[in-house]
Amino acid sequence: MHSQIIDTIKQAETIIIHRHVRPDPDAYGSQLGLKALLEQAYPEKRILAAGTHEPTMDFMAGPDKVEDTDFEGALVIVTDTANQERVDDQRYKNGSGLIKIDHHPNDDPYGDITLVDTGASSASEMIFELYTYGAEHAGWKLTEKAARFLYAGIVGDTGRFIYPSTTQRTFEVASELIRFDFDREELYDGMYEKERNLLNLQGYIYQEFQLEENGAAYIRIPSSVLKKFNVTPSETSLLVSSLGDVKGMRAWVMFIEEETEIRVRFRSKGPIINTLAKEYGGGGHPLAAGASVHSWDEADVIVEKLIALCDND
Ligand SMILES: [Mn+2]
Repeated sequence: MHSQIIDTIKQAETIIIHRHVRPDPDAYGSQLGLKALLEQAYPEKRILAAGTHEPTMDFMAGPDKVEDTDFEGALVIVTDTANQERVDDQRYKNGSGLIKIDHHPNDDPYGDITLVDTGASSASEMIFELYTYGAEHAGWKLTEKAARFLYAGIVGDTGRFIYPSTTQRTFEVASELIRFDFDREELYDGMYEKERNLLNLQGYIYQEFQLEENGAAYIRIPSSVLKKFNVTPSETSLLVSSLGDVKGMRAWVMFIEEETEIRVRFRSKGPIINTLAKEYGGGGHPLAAGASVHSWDEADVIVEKLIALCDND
């Protein structure tokens, strides 16, 4: 599979790399890490990173301006994105070839070539494996820039190396990446420093969440609360994992009221919750998933189902 991907890359003159909407460090890390690797290996090719600009990710880098005409004859590579609806910039279909590189369950195996490894900690770790193959067979070289992106992606998706997805291989890859002397502290500040208003909302969440005896927990964040703390719905994604620190916690759900829907974010320390997310048109990993509903009544039903899930686990 790696050789097939590299052969396809070699044949393309323009390569456009996409990632998912609401990007996290792994979306950026895998996308921009691959871009940096390709720029180093193939300076004669045009390598573009697509997607909407996300200001909170400026510490990593920004996307490129991609014109409609750029897609003519281009090879498109999508990283870290399980299903096609979540691809940021739906023009990804307009290329002449499509490759999917991802570590989520392969429910939507789009692309002419699909490289999925659910055992990888992150898409960034998968890009490192591609680089390893490229280094051996196609003269690819790791640069400081690429190493910084891939490292950020791995740190982000492993929750700083604490999630169960972290393997011995993950640490080996990380140890290769930190041979480069990019500023790790600056990177961590970009990833983990939070505005005070967001931390105030985190305090509210810790005050108000409900925890059942069986370890199921939930918190509703209506738009009035978001307004009070001056936090946007998308910023709340930075707070979802915080409930994992609560003793006795097994699986939790956070409801965030947006303009036209209620965003549902699930996390778990054991019970499989992406099945529940899928019931509501969402998806994700077995222990980290999301969906959307349109009423608080639906949210209440989800709470009941989550409690039942924890009962049966
Ligand atoms: Mn990822």
